[in-house]
Amino acid sequence: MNHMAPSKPKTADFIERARFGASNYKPLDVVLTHGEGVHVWDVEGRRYLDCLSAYSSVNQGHCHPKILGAMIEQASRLTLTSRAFRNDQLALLYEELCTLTRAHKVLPMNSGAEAVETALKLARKWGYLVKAVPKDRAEIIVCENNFHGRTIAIVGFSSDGTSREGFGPYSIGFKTVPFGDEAALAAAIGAHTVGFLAEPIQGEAGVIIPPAGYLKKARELCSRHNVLFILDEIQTGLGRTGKLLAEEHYDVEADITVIGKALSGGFYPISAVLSNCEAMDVLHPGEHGSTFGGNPLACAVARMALKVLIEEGMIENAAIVGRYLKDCMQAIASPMVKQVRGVGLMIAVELHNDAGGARPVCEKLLARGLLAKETHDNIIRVAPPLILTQEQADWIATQFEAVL
Ligand code: IF1
Repeated sequence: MNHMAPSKPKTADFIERARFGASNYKPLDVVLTHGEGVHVWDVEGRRYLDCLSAYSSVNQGHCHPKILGAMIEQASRLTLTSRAFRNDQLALLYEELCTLTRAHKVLPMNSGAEAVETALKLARKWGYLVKAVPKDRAEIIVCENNFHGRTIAIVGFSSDGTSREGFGPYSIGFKTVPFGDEAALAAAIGAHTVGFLAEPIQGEAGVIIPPAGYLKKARELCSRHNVLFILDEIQTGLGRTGKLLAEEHYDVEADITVIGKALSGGFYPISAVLSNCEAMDVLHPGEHGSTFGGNPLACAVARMALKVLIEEGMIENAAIVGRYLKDCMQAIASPMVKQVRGVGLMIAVELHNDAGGARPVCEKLLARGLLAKETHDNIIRVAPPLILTQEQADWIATQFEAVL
């Protein structure tokens, strides 16, 4: 007689064993084990369409075969050298990133928050060395409702209580202005202002699109007052909005641009600071670094992640299918929906305050095979991989229509 295979641990077992982990997240009760393209599968064998894409990291789709190939090939050859020596991948990544983005110089880091910290350090140092701001007086202007990561300095200038409270004392030298308000920015700029940091479209805040002309005006103000214009494109960059960088929608060019997330297609933590020469050249040997930053494995993965993003037309697809999906979502007639907004495949569905909250909607979507995550109490983000087809967009809209 055949033996029954011992039953594999299932969802409840995994959740139960998560008691050994820190409680800094409240994930939906789905345990994922496999991914391919826009889909992921849970330990019960159920398939889902992923509308979060690991917070816009998996723009190229889950387990893209070419990125996987590059990763395996590089991992079997050389993974880490430290920056004490050179490796044969880093310079190629520099060159390819600069050609793509028209940046002059690149500084590789690992996480998004680290890259933002790096940009802040660059701005301060540039302020002292180039703008001649008196010692320790440099000021950086940031936006209300920003999200730039979780380090002590970054949460210190967050306006989100949950991210910020309890982690003081906070770093000084930051000033907050409302996002989208050019007059407030103009008023905040002073003699010691070295940088203005913003997300082109605010992500965590709920896909907040700036008023027409705002970023162009901000760019002008920064140029006029000799202030570095720093854009955090960690979430908006690398095709998410239907352009390589979201700044292209607004016809501006930042002095410093920070990218991360999809730079590896979700395979590996890698981020980068892209800059013009004047700002980047203030850093000299020993003044900044990272053990893993610029390692050959990260670079090989990033090079292929960029290559497939471009060569497989993912950015154009995000623009076309993104517009189509937004139209479909906007056509949903539901009294629960306050607004559907978005650019490319960075879309948000905002519910009315009395609609019962976004979390129950996400749970119902989960039961229908669609993974989405709420942000704040009443906003659902829709950010699938950029390889989404029109048929899959139709399917997403159908699920939302059924639930809403
Ligand atoms: C978490 C949100 C997304 C970012 C921008 C820097 C970073 C992020 C514009 C830091 C990170 C993440 C991190 C994740 C939740 C998440 C997020 F919900 F908070 F808004 F993506 F939508 N700049 N965003 O969006 O990059 O250090 O994490 O690599 O729970 O912290 P990181």
